[in-house]
Amino acid sequence: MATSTPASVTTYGNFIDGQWKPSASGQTFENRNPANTDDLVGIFQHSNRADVEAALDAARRAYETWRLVPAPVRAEMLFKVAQLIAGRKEQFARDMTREMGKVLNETRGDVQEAIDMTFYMAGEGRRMFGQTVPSELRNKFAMSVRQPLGVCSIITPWNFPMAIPSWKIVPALVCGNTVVFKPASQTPLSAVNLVKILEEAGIPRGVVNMVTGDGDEVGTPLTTSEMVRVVSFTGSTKVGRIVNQAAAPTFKKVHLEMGGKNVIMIMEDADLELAVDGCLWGGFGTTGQRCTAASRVVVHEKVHDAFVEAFVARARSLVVGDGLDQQTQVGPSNSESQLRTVVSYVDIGKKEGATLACGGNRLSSGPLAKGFFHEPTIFTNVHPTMRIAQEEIFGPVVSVMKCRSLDEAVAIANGVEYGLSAAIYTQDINRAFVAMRDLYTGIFYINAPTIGAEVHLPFGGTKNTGNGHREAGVAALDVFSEWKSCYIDFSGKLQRAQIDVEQI
Ligand code: UN1
Repeated sequence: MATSTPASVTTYGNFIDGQWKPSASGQTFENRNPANTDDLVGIFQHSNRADVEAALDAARRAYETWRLVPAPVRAEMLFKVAQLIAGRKEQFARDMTREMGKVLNETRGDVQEAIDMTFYMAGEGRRMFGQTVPSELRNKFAMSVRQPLGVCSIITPWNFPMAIPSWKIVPALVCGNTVVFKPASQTPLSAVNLVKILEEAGIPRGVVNMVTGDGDEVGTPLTTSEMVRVVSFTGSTKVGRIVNQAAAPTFKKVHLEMGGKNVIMIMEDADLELAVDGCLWGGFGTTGQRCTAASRVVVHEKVHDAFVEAFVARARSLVVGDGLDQQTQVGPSNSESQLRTVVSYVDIGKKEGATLACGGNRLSSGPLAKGFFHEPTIFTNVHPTMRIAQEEIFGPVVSVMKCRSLDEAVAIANGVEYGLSAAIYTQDINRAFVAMRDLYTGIFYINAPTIGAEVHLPFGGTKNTGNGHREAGVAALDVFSEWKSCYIDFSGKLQRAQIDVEQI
């Protein structure tokens, strides 16, 4: 877009070895508000390999001293980070809504999630439990301790611009690693806000580095460099596969958090009003742009019509607009290409023969003319094999399917390539537990929607959603540390395990 840059617009640097500096490329990119593309949020560095190399080198050098700082001391700095973010929550939330669109209450939640994660992980600085076990030999002590791995590449998406970076950076730091952080190009301001706080809290130079730019120039060296020991990536399954392959030859530890096609199952005994509330929030909250979004609803045939009537009426009444307006309930799609994806899936759904029960159009009149807005959209009469019931859309589109039993609901629910989050609405505790056991997902809810994970439990998914790792909770420590088993023999003589077995 060839527009002139107003003098009031700030140009932000990369953060490398404790310094804010321009990219060696001499190039920059614009960050614009998806609710109004006339609004230029800031100018950011279009970085190249040389920047990434410099950042990795700084992280590698800083690791040698940071790993030796006692974990409780590292944690002290992180407690300070959490307090500093809390003090600036409102400003950070406003910046975030402006750069990525979701409504202010939700961006406040995003910042809060970063605060929660940072406090929680800072607490790990005084735990980080290992195991002590008895030895099979006399006068011998056995235990395991967590050790850091080294330099971590942190690659994050735009939908949770402060929460997700905190899920990765903070546990990496408390474990004693150093990081190079590549935020999504749609949300670099929230990344700058977070990194400035880390700087202000006194995290030593080189321990946290940030390089903005695109996947080819910045992402590729972050996944291939010999200097990197861990890659933690959240994004699409397609890019996750590329990351995994790129990191394989150097045997990096790779943590992947990818797509979802999450489901809410509604049984005939469900509290329907509660279920409608859940589907609205799960399906259209964050404009459907959560990995955990409830983009599928499977309803028992006995309550199907009543549910659809209420769900459609409520979806039609949702107020779409600029997330900074108090009355807005659904913000814009994050970008033009994201909106195009939504529009194309609406078209696919119609062609596949599903019934468009409400929505289905881009909104571009009046104040919405300069943004990427779309009506909340519901398809009914969806068959489980249709593309709109199988593929991640990442927009305000929900597919409703009918079932005749819990067994059928579970089969439909499990019948996708992803396995992040699932939910059931029922009053029957037996059925709730059966569903909880049989849904092959990483997250499960009873009488609540598929979104809303809390930071102190593991977050992640099965099948093509993940590669077996989890972030958040103590599980995050497993990504950013590895075990060392230590044996201390204080017998003063050679004792051979498995051979010098004591007979009684
Ligand atoms: C995501 O969509 O990638 O559970 C993260 C939730 C939020 C996090 C979502 N706490 O919906």
